[in-house]
Amino acid sequence: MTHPSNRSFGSIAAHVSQDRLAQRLADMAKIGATEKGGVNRQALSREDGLARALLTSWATARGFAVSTDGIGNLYVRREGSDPTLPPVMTGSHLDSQPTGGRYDGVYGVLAGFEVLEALEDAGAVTRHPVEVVAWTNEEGSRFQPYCMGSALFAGKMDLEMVLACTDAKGVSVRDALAETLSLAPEMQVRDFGSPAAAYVEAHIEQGPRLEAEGKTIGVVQGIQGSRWFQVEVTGQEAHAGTTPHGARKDAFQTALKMVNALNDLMHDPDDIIRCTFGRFEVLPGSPNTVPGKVIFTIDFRHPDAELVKERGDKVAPLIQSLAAPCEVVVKETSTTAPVDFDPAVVDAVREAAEGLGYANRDMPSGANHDAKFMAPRCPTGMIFIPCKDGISHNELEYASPEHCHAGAAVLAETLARLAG
Ligand code: HGY
Ligand code: MN
Ligand code: MN
Repeated sequence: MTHPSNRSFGSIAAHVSQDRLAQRLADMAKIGATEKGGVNRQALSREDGLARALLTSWATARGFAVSTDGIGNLYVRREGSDPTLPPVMTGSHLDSQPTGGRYDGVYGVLAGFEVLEALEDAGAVTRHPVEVVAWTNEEGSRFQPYCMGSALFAGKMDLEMVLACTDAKGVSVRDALAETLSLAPEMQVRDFGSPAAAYVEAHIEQGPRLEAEGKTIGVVQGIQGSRWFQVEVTGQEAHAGTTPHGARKDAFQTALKMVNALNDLMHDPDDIIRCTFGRFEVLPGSPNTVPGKVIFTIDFRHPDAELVKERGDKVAPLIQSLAAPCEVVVKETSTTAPVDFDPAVVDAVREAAEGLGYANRDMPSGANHDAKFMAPRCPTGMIFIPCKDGISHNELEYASPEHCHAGAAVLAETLARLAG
């Protein structure tokens, strides 16, 4: 990592354009646009492919190099003066929740792209190359686990395992990926695990703190731990009118007992534990058939590694103990420990915010990000900007052009400093 060069502070941020960034966000939001003003651009969908193709066209128009890898991560590279040096990286994700917003993920990709354009417009020469990445499947909504792109880059997942994952309709990552890649021009394919000098990700806070405190920039310290489970309860379909309750193997009633017991297990008077049952499918879903199968998910999070381990380890045994008279399969689909970001990068973000005169505060991230997988690989940090009412994973998600600009300006100064 390179120390502050002799360039005058703020010289790159001066070339960050609020209007150009706002326009690119608006153009990207057209892809997968929903009625309520959000986006449905799920991982490796046609919309995801079109978004990657649009970014690729913008990158080639500016003379940046584009490349991909075995899971479809999209890398946009601006060369440095010393090509032997590893790139300083930034980026986030283009995929969204089914009822997602116009900023989650895509803001970090386009803020990073705006920095490349600002460097280009400033005629700046950085020693390290600078790269923006659009990571594949950060959300983990259509395909679990989440962060497949950054995890494979970081050597934390097996490619064959990932390619075999299927969505709720049985479509594999392998097949969906082939379709997605076909929507963008052919490009050079790189191996996973190429070295990185540093990684800084810009993202909306997805919470209310910055807005409530009137702060513009979040200097992110780290990300809490998280464990995801998928539970499949199998009972026996039966006639709702004739089957006595004593003879039923009702998958819904069994799943209900499990959820009530999990709520007790995860009860936290301090309201720090997060436990969410986001998907709950009752099959066959007919009013007069006793449910024979229930599939539900658990998203459990906490900032303390010990508690994540101790409490998370109780989930499967508790569910198994309540299975009778049904059968149950519990699959842990993802386990990620809390991460702390690199103090030097955290300081660089804070100094850039201070230098540009933005009110800022140190804070943790409750949400997962690709930065979680980059943190063990290279000095990593994140920059948050406020989002309206703290709303995210919701079509009403909103960040103002001024805040989007501020985050990109801080990102520009931080990356310019790290890239020398
Ligand atoms: O779930 C998360 O924390 C991220 O926003 N996908
Ligand atoms: Mn995100
Ligand atoms: Mn998200």
